Parts: sequence; C-alpha cells; structure tokens
Amino acid sequence: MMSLKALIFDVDGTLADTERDGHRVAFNAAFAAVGLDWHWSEDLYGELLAVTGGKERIRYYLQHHHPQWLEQQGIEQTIIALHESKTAHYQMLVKDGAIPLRPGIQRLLQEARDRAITLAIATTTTHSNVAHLLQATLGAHSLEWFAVIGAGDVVPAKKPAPDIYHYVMQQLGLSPQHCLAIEDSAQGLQAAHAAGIATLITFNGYTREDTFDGALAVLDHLGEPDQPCQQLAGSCRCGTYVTLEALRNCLS
Ligand code: XBP
Ligand code: MG
Repeated sequence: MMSLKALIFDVDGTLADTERDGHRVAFNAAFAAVGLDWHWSEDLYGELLAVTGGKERIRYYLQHHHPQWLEQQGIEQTIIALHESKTAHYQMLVKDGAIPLRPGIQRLLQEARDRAITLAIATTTTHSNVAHLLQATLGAHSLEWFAVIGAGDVVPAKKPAPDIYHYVMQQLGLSPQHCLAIEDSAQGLQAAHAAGIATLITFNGYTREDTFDGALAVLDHLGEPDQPCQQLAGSCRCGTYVTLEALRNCLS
C-alpha cells in the first residue's frame, strides 16, 4: 500500500486562473511601457502557452513573430528587463485582488493541514509571484503552510522536464510513491509523470483540449459541496468534490 504523505501543487492555472487575466495582461503592460506594439491577445496567448516560463515565452514569441529581433545585440538583456517589468505588473494585479483561487483549493489545502499531510509547490513561475498570490488569497502567513516552494529558475529545465518535481521531492525527503501532484496542463502532467508522481488534473479554458493520458482523474475543478465538479476521465473516483480521503484511496 502506498500512503499519501504530500500534495504537490502547480500554481498557474491550478491554484488560480492566473494566465489569461494575470500573466498575459502583465506581459502586455510591460511591452506597452517601453513603447513596443506587441500585443498578446487571449488566442495568441493560448498558443504561446506551449512554452513554459515567461522569459522562454517571450523568446518563443520573437522566434515566430519578430525573428529579426533575435539578431539584435543585447536581446537577452532586453528579454530579462521586459520580464522583470512584467513580474512587477503581475504582482500589482495580484495584490489588487484581481485573481481569486479556483474552487476547492482553499478547502483542500485546509483539509490537508488538518490531517498533517505535507503541502508543497512545484511551479515554473518565480517564488516572488507565488508569494504574492498566496498572500493575496490565503493571508500573510500562508507561505508557511508549504514545506517546500520549488519555483522558477531554481532548476535549469522547466516543465515538461521533471526537474522541479525532483527538486521538491529531494527537499521533502520523500519518494514519488508518497506524493500526489495537482496540475492543469499537459506540460505539468508530463513533468510530474516523468518524476514518477501520480497526478490529478483540473483543466481550465486554455488546457481543456490538452492530452491527459494516465492522469488519476481529469476534472474541471476540485469542486465544493455547493459547486460540483465534473470528471471527464481517469479511474480515480472523486465524487462531486475532491476530498483528501478520495485522494488517499486513489493512491493506495
Ligand atoms: C506556468 C508558466 C509560467 C507563467 C509565467 O507555470 O508557464 O511561465 O505563465 O510565469 P506553472 P513567469 O503552471 O508551472 O506554474 O513569467 O514568472 O515565468
Ligand atoms: Mg500550470
């Protein structure tokens, strides 16, 4: 029997719908602030999400839409500066309360804390973005709820590489059999699976059509007693809202 010891959460798209109304808006604000006429529409951003990591995403956008920019001297510094500005804009949006948690997140986090299940985060975004989101939604001390926050450039290869999950498990001192990941995208699922971790998916508007083969369950969200979730695939029976008990049963 495998026993559940830790839940490892992705952030963007999983804890909150940060991409469309947060990161995308912040990228556009950073471009506009230096007079660039680049604009990432909701549809274009969906394509750019093929690449994880904000700096990597800007580079990918240039490759496909303005390749001549990549020839310029100092382009790497430009990308870094744009990304820093984007991060500042993103954090202002989050602080303003523009981005709520998805259904069931707060409830499941609380249930895990009550039952002494370890909580951790494995994300592609920066530690500081995670801190802003947690503080704005769950309060000033919520960072302390998480035993490990694996974020951003702490590993060189971002999802779908498994590196961030390996890092988190190493810090936790746990093997994959005792962990369960919660993700929203195919890249996230690939990363967790490549690290040997069973994964539950809560998809969103951008990831609905992704391939989620092998996921424990594929749900529209974690659900609440008064807001039932819908399960589209997976053999783990989650009912109308995901409880720790259901997750424990899925792993055993
Ligand atoms: C989501 C991402 C991130 C964000 C932007 O990662 O791919 O790149 O879109 O964040 P995850 P940064 O779902 O793993 O959290 O600009 O800070 O990279
Ligand atoms: Mg995600």
